[in-house]
Amino acid sequence: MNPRLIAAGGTALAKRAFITGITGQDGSYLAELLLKKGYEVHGLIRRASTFNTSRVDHLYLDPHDANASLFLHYGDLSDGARLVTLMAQIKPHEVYNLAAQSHVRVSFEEPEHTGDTTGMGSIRLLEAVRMAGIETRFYQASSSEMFGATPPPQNEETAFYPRSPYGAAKVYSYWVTKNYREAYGMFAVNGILFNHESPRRGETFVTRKITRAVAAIKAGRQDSLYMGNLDAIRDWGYAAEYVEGMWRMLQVDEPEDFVLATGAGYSVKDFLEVSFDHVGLNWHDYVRFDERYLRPTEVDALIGDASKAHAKLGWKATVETPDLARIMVDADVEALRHSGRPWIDSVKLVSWEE
Ligand code: NDP
Ligand code: GDR
Repeated sequence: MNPRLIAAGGTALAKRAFITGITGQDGSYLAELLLKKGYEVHGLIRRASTFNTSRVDHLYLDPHDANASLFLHYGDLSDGARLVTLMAQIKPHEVYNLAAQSHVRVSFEEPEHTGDTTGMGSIRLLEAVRMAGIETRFYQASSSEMFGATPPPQNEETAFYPRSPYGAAKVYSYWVTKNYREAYGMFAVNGILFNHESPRRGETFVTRKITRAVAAIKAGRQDSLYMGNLDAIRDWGYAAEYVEGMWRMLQVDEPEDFVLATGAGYSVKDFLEVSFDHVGLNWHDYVRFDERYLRPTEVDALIGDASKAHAKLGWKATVETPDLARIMVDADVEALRHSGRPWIDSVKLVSWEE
């Protein structure tokens, strides 16, 4: 599990990793982990009219700095030629494909874009690896959403029954990853990850939406919180622990697919209760229903069985959902305390979100 390689002259060379989705929640934790392990990390970022690197800014050094080991490259999963160029130039030892249109509700509004990014994006990257002719280990960010309507507990043997364009696109990516493993002998694996959250979670996913609202309500800056289906059950773990599992999947001898999960299910109501309780409030006083947060087809319950990861990778989630909720509330209370008016405005602006 040593990330350094020995070159012909005996010099230690850093292993190179390439991460798509480095600006997202998981990408930022994974970059942090790999840098700590001594990797040279390369990340794919999308060109935007505003800066979109806030989650990795704390890791970034000017490339002219001799200590720089994080390098960012413009590109997009919709641009296959660019991916080939990057693979050929960087020649990474490990590729982590974390980029995706990752919001399930949004995938009903942008199904074609979701298919193009979350589905086709994966085969573009796999093809780029193949066309560049490099030897690398490939991680695909597969999802418990692939199980969809199949009841829990779900593990590596559970049948897929996706319930959204997002889930269906992830099933496609799962199978092409497996196919490239079988067809070309590539070390390509699927990490089938159940929901994992953190203070860096995107603001429109249910956990972060709740914890941000709790902080704003407690501070007297928001009166109510509009939500959809409160009965959905999820297995919410802590993202910082899950990226360690991703890395371990690429360090074993044989490429295999693994589920990562805590093994415990909680409802959205449970998450509301713990989060509001933590600041001494009763969620019933603030939460309102808005049908636009419902999905045309819902995934009722996801609870993972990660015993294979425990047995073969020595990986186990240690942060349970109630503790995670409290970590996230504390972080949002703190963030609010340290920011001024612009943040208040952004709280108001979230009303359009999913
Ligand atoms: P985020 O939504 O936080 O991050 C998504 C990343 O993908 C961002 O860096 C985003 O860039 C990038 N991206 C989106 N579209 C493109 C594109 N066309 N080309 C290049 N980059 C793109 O997701 P998470 O970090 O939460 O999740 C990481 C991966 O794991 C995703 O694939 C997700 O579907 C999957 N997953 C997540 C789970 C979870 O609970 N978090 C569970 C199971 C799977 P930008 O910042 O510019 O928008
Ligand atoms: P999910 O996450 O769909 O599981 O996908 P999300 O947090 O969006 O929803 C979880 C559950 O909460 C219900 N819900 C609401 N959801 C949102 N976003 N907003 C609301 O107001 C709301 N009210 C109730 C939802 O209906 C759902 O049942 C996440 C993503 O990270 C995917 O990329 C990943 O693959 C899966 O987790 C595993």
